[in-house]
Amino acid sequence: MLDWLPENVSVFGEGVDHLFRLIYYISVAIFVLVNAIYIAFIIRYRRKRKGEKAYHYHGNNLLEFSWTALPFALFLFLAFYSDGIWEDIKYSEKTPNPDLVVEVMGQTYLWHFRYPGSDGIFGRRERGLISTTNPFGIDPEDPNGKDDVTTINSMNIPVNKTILVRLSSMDVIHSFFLPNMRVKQDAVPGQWVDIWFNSIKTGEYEIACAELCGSGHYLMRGVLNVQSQQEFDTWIDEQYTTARAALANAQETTNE
Ligand SMILES: [Cu+2]
Repeated sequence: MLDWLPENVSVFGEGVDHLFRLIYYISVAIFVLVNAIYIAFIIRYRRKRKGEKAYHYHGNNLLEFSWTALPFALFLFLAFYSDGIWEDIKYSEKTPNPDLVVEVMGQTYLWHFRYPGSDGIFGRRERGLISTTNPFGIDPEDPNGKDDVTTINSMNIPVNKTILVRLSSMDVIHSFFLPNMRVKQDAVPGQWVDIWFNSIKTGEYEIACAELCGSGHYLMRGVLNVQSQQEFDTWIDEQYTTARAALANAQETTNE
């Protein structure tokens, strides 16, 4: 049942789907119960004779106590029950050691991705340097940043590896949504938030924005390419080569 959910290829997807189903079925049960009572009351207590008056009364402590206490107990149960699954995904002390760190920057209506260059080190970045031509605010003075690799609307990652995403936004609030990875996290301007995931299957998956961010919100989507380690290494090497060539080109121009 509920196989209309997007294909789950995330290591922690089962837990998320389990919670989703549980809450869904509780909601359906309450919906059916409330409406069944509603319809029964309409029929049972409909006006039978002309001039008959409805029965009025004020307050019922037992009734009011129950409809407050029951939802309270239900929410308390859901809070404690979901915490075990939640803590594996969201608590920073439970985050596995990342195999790859990627920075992600939201911009109306694009996703920018940044990988450290062949030196494995991200160049220093500064908020004040952020612009549409330098979405991460990479400091041009820092040599570590010169070979950093950036892409737009396309993110490549190796399969079966822990990917740590460092997420932010340069304008309004966006939400980084990877449906197949069961990942959804707000991208907040002025803040860097870490999230992680691990894909158990190669393929092309959707990257979406899950926060209405403006008239072009629907355009804000990209592709997540989950590749074998070998394919990913080839891809990132190509990116390094391109970045180095662009760098050499720029230096030549300045020397002339
Ligand atoms: Cu957006």
